[in-house]
Amino acid sequence: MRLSALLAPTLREVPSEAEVVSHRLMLRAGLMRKAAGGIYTYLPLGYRVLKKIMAIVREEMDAAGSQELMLPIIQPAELWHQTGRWAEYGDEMFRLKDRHGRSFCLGPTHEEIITDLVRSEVRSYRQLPLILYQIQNKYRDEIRPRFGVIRGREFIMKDAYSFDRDRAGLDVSYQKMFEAYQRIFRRVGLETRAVLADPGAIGGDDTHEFMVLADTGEAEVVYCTKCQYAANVEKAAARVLSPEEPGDGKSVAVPPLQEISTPGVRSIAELEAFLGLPATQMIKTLIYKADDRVVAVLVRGDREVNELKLARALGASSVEPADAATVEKATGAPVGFAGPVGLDGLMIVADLEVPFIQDGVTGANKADTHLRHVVYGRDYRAGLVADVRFVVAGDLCPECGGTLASARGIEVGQVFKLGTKYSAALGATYLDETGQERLIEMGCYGIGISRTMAAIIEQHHDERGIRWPISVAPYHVDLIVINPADSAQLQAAESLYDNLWEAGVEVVLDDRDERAGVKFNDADLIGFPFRVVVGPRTLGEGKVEVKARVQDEARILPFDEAVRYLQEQIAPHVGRGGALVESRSCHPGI
Ligand code: 9G3
Repeated sequence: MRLSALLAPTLREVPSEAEVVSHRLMLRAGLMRKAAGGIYTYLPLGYRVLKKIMAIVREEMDAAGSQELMLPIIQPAELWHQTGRWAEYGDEMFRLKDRHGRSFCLGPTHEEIITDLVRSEVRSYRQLPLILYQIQNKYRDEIRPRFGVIRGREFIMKDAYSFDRDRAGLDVSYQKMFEAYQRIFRRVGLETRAVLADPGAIGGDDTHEFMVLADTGEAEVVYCTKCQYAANVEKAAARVLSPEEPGDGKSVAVPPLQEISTPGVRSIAELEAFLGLPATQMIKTLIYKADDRVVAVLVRGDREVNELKLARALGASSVEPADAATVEKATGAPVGFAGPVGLDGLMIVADLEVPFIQDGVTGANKADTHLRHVVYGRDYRAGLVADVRFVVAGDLCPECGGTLASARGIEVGQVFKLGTKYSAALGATYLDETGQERLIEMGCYGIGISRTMAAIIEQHHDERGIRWPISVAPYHVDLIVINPADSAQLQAAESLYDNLWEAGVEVVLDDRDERAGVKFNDADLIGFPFRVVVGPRTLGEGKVEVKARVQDEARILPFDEAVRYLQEQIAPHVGRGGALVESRSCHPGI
């Protein structure tokens, strides 16, 4: 391919809306262009990268025993009615009607479609286990598409679905997909961590998210600095530091309850200043609506309520902070003076740390008034004591007690154990050995293909541009002719170009009528793993300059040595060889 012909419009500047480096570089390197909010065109170079990522995904998914098929993008509403999800996803779902007025959606995911297929085509235990997958556009009408393809409204996903006889079978399929994901991300040059996550609305129980740690990530990951424990902050737990057994009112010599006047002192910070006491000694009391119930939630003064954990602890489908009127009605006081003492008739949920607060401060359920010397067990009890707080960096690992750290992450993959949620809703069953009808156990597994491309750039770039891992680079080599008008240079470059392609090295020829500096800058910006220069300085000796994008110094080699060198550098990263070598850096030993 000649750069003079390639549609790869590089840019010096980018629109200010590009907030993250991958979005900026994908625009500047001529990989993609925006067609509409959250909707993109992948230009030739960008599409070559996507095809390489897809090829690696296919190789590993096929090697793991799953079968590729293609499901429809347009999905009939009926199936979503049967699973009850048509209403569950409101404006986020792209909906349309056909000429007969029948409702459809553009597929945001394919649990319904694939379960409907299996319901019709699988009858016997002999047909299980079965893992099916596709690589296909998905549609989700995000309120705020941002970060380029990282949060788009049309994006490319590999989604797989496993079908097993029972839970034990599902565990095997889940493990197979989990390991295939580890191989896929290593082969594309992405450093990922599998973190425990909350299944959320999709249902089921175990789920892991594959996270790329990056400051621009939208997700927050909590991980142990000592062991392998890692979890999405929504799910993360921490060890409770218990001074001793929870307060039972007898064992601690705490003075009796004391009302104190705290005019206008509403927040924890104001209370700390007013009383000169630490937030860790305060019992923050928040009134929540959980489905149709009003509950009081207690966390230590320096903590925040984790609403996903609260909902799970209460078995509620949704929780939200109560409005001021509800707070007044429930506590008899304006917002900012709520406390657990005397809150009769209201369900009280206390975080695991709260019973250990020995000599606490909390609202008195009276305007401008708080209580001191509050002791769990003596002065109040909770109906439910559960983990309902957000973990923060510095807390202790629930597994090993090590210190937890937090980082931002880009979620590039997610694996779920769905159980029978969809097979029950749609009647996908099989006859077992005894002829008994049983529900199929399902799992689902996604990889964001277009998001993976952006995540690779987030992890592989410098101030000059992208640094593609060889396995996914749009081309392996940028062959630059300093002066294409000089026939000796051009002929030498063209014969080297042919020899490289014959050796299995993918090369573009920069034959543009541009200054050398422009060519070098574009080579670095687009991020080809290797740059070869044919110019007057070395042509006389029959040599070329070869430089790796990730190295500073170049080497001068005779033509055929250059071909051999490049072939050796590239071969290990093409095909499954790149997958099976442990902890290979993206550019070994250059
Ligand atoms: C919808 C809309 C948005 C959605 C969903 C449904 C996310 C939805 C969860 C999943 C779970 C897995 C298979 C591949 C891996 C992820 N956003 N999810 O179900 F109707 Cl509008 O998609 N599905």
